Amino acid sequence: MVRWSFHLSRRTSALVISAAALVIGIAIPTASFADNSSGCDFAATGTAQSCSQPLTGSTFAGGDGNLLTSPTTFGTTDWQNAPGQQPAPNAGFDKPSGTGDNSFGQGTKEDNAAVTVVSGSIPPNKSDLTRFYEASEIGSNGHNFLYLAWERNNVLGSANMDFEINQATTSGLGTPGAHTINRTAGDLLVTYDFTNGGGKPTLGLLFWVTSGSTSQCFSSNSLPCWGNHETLNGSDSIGAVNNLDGVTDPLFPNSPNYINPVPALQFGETAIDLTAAGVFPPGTCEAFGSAFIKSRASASFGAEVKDFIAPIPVNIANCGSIKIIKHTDPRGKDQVFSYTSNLPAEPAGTVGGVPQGGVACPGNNNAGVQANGSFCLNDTGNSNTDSAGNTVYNNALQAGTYTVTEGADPSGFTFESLNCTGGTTSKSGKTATITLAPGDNVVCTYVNKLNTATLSTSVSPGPVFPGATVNDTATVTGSNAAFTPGGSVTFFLCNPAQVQTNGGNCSSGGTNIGTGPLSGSGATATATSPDVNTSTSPLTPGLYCFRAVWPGDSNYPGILTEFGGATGANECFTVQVISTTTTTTPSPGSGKTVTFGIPVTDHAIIQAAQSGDGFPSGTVQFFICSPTQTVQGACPDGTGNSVGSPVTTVDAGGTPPSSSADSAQFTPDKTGTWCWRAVYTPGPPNGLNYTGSEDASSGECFIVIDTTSSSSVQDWLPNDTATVTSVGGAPLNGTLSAQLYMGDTCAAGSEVSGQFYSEPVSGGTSATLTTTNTKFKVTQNASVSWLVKFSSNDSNVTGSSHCESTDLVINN
Ligand SMILES: [Ca+2]
Ligand SMILES: [Ca+2]
Repeated sequence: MVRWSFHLSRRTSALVISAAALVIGIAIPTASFADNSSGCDFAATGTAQSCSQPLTGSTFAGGDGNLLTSPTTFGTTDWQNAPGQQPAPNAGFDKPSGTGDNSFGQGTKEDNAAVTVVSGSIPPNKSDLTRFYEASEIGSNGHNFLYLAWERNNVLGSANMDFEINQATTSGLGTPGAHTINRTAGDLLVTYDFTNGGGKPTLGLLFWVTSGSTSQCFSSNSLPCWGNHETLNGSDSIGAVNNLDGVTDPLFPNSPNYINPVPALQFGETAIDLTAAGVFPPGTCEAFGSAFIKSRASASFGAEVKDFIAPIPVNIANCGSIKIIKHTDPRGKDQVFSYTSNLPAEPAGTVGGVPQGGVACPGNNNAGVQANGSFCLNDTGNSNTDSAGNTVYNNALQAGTYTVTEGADPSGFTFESLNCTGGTTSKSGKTATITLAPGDNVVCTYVNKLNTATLSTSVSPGPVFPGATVNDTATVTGSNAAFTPGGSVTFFLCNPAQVQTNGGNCSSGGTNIGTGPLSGSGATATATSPDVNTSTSPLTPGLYCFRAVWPGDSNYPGILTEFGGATGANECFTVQVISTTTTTTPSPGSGKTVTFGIPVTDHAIIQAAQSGDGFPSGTVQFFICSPTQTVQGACPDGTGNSVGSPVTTVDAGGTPPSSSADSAQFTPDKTGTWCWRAVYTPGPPNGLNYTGSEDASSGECFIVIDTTSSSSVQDWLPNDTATVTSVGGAPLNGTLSAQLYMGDTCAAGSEVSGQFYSEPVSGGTSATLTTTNTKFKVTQNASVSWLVKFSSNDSNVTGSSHCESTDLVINN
């Protein structure tokens, strides 16, 4: 932006110039002094701009001595839009200049792996580093390009820098103390030497040598050493230092050591074709993961190194990696999935330090990628992480095109997704096509969903009467429309007691009532249970619940059980009690009369409102209300006297069924209106089906009446009057008596007890005796007789006796 403002001011009016200059002056006071408008800030000799075009296969302006993209005269990319994985470039920032800066101890040479880091100011004759930048890419020609830049805060006419690029990392190197730089054979050292006015930077490349002849060493005479030195030339490298002017640094303005613009001679850059330089021998894979920069005291390789900026992670590689991962959904299912690919075979053991992945395919002895590219994976046991079993990984793959295809879905699984990250990939169905470039790290993850199904059921909750057919419908809904759930659902029915035990459902127990076959289409199938509560096998009233069990099938493995749904009780129905009515009729007939003294009975009919399981069994207790007990012409509930014991009902047939009972006899003892009352109480064997009922209506009343007739009963009290008279007129002295006899002969032995009368006679010539019977009645036809006797006390006067009989005929 600053650069464009500058150009604008040069090409437009004075008015604009002053306005633009004012704006620039406020924002970045020195910006207008940075960057040549030509895009070149470097002169090999004098002040003649002599910048380099990008290397073949690269667009990076590593030879123009600045960081800005525009103008693109010397390359369409520069540090401002550095290539590689963003954010790019990688950057290292030194500790602030001064006493806190870190550097290598006195006498440290490049060949020393064991170093001592000290703290302190950098001597003015050595570069005091501030920043370095690193980027890399694969060029259009497939070559591996490396881009490096350094910045310093002192202006020395010359620059002597070394970029060390390691395969392994060295942690903590930036802190004071003893360290050993973790170097691996083949590590790189890029030397960067520049003398102002002396031409372009001199670039060298050395490799870390650990074996072989010491003649490989560049400076040292012992291994290990930096050796096999080669001087980079204009065909495999370019480089420039901003020796013409200050240049704009647009990178990391908020990070340490931000100097902008970077004054002349404080910025240097290079672009190197590592492939052309022979860093990556054909057919081998190398990867560099760490880089740092050092300042050397002089152009001599053996000179001591002083200031440095601690290592930063980088990624420079000629090979790529491909990792194929298997996930099941949900994770961790034990299932082998097979793959075909053109990945190279993995050797037994480990690949590049990574354990050989995958699992042995059926029929194979070894896991991993086989010679024909096939392999198998199993996600078993994994939850959030991956395992050797679900992963094949090859981190040393040459650039090229690789394809991986997952095989047919194993039973119970459906291919769900394939996703790849890193590199350039495309996918078609189960096939991943990976165009692998050096440095690509491609991860492709296959996800196969475990087919799942859900089971739901529905039943009308009722209530229903005993004998009203009920069944359960189970619906199995799968996750894959290609697979219709099959097989049969088994149904269980819990009776009211079991339902209670289970807390209101049929979660366990119950009776297996049979199966229903699933049928349907798509992912949905339904099954209907056998009927229950049929007319031939009615259920007694109460709460019943179903349970449905589906064992799964090959597409949907796993047993499904449903017994309540979300509510826990939606699988239940109620069989309700049947109501009854009791109607009674007194034996004389309702409202009819019966003569006083005639016993009566009551006849009760118990009628069920619905057909159920059998007739309304149980007992009927009869009551009767006397005329004084009836209330408004009936025998209301709670009144009257019980008549006999409860009477067991008998089946009276009919549809709906009925039963009957007859009371014991009862003889009213009053005239008037009497009323029966009958109370039905359900009892075995069918009583659970029925409600009790009572008849206490006026319809079971009757009237007791009586009639009158005239009649007489006569009786007779036998009495007699006896007289004794002296014939000659002599005074009589003695006793006169009368005795009643049954029969007309005054036969001895037939005397009637209590009917003897006597009186004394003294003096007169005559005496009379009258009986006074008031007790002995003759009520039937009979003959009685009185014996009258005078017993004289005078021997000169005779006694006498007389038997008088009476025959009675009594007609009442
Ligand atoms: Ca540049
Ligand atoms: Ca330092």
